Amino acid sequence: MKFATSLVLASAVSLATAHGFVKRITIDGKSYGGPEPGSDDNSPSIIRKIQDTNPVKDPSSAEITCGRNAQKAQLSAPVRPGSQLQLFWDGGDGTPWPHEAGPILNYMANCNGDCANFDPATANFFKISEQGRPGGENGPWFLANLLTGAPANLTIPNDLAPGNYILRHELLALHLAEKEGGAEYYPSCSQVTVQGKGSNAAPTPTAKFPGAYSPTDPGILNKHVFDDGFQYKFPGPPVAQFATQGGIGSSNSTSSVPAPRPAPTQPSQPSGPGNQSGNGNGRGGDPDSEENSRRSCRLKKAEGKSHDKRDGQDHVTPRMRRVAKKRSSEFTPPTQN
Ligand SMILES: [Cu+2]
Repeated sequence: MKFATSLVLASAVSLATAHGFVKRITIDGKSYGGPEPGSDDNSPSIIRKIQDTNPVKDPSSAEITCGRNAQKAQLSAPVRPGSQLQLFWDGGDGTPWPHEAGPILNYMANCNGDCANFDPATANFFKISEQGRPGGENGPWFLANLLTGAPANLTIPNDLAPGNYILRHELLALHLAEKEGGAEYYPSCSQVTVQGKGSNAAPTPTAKFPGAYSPTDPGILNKHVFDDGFQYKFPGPPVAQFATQGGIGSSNSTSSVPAPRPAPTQPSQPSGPGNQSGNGNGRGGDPDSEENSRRSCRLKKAEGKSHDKRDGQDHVTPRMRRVAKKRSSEFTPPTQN
C-alpha cells in the first residue's frame, strides 16, 4: 500500500517540468533571443542563461538574484531612456507561461563596467517599475496577460545615466502564497547599455538580491491573497524616482510606463496613471467572470498532465475554490449500510 503511494508520487514528480523563462526580448522593436534553460547553447546573448524553468523558492538564496544557477551573458543591448522592452515568457517545451496570480517587478543595477563579467550578488538594484492589477484590487493581475503569450512590458527610465546595467525582471507567482515558502520567484537578468544624456547615475532607494525580500513580507506570504478586496503591497523598495524628461510626461517611472500592447484576451489594459502600482482606483475586469474561470480551468486541464504536480493548488482561481466549496457543502453523502 505504502509502496504504491510512493510510486504514484514519484511519477507525478517526474512529470513536473515546466514553469517558465524569458525566451526573447524586443527592445524598441528589435528582437533578442536567449538560450533555453539548461541547454548547451552558449551562443552570445544578452539574456543570462538559467539551469531550468523551476521557480526560486527562497528569497535568501543566491538564486534570487538572477535565477537558478544563472550564467553570465556575453552581450549587452543598446537602449536609451524611454526605450520600450517586451519580455516574452515561455513555459518550456513550447507551453505558455502558466501562472496568473502575482505581480511583475523590474529592477536595474549599474555594472560599473562590462556586465559580461559582473556578479550582481552585491549590486545596488533600484526598482524601475512594478505591476499588480491594472483594473484595481478585484481585477486580474498583469501576470494573467502572459498566459496568452503576450509579453511583459517595461520602459527604461527617463533620465537614467548612460552606462552598463543589469536588468532584473521578475515574475512573482502567488498561487501558493497563503503558506510560508509558497511564493514562486522567477527572476531573469539581461544586460543592457544605456545611451543618451540621462543624468541620474545613482537612483535611490536601492536594495540587494538576496536581501530585498523576506519570506514573510506581506506581498510574499499572505492568507488573504485570494480574498475579495485584497490590497496588494509590493515587496522590495519603492520605485526609484526619476526626473521628468523627453516629453513622456510623467514624474516617475511608475506612470511613465506605456500601456502594454493589447492582449487578445482578458485582462483589459490599463489606461491611466497609477495602474502600474497595483493600487489603481479603477474597477476594470471582473476576475470572477465565467470566461476567466473557464479559461483558467481549460488551462489547468491542458497542462495538468505535465505541469507542476508539486503545486497542488496550481491555477485554481478564487472562483473555482468557491464553487468547489459550495458544491462540497451541498453534497449529502449517501447513507451507508
Ligand atoms: Cu510553475
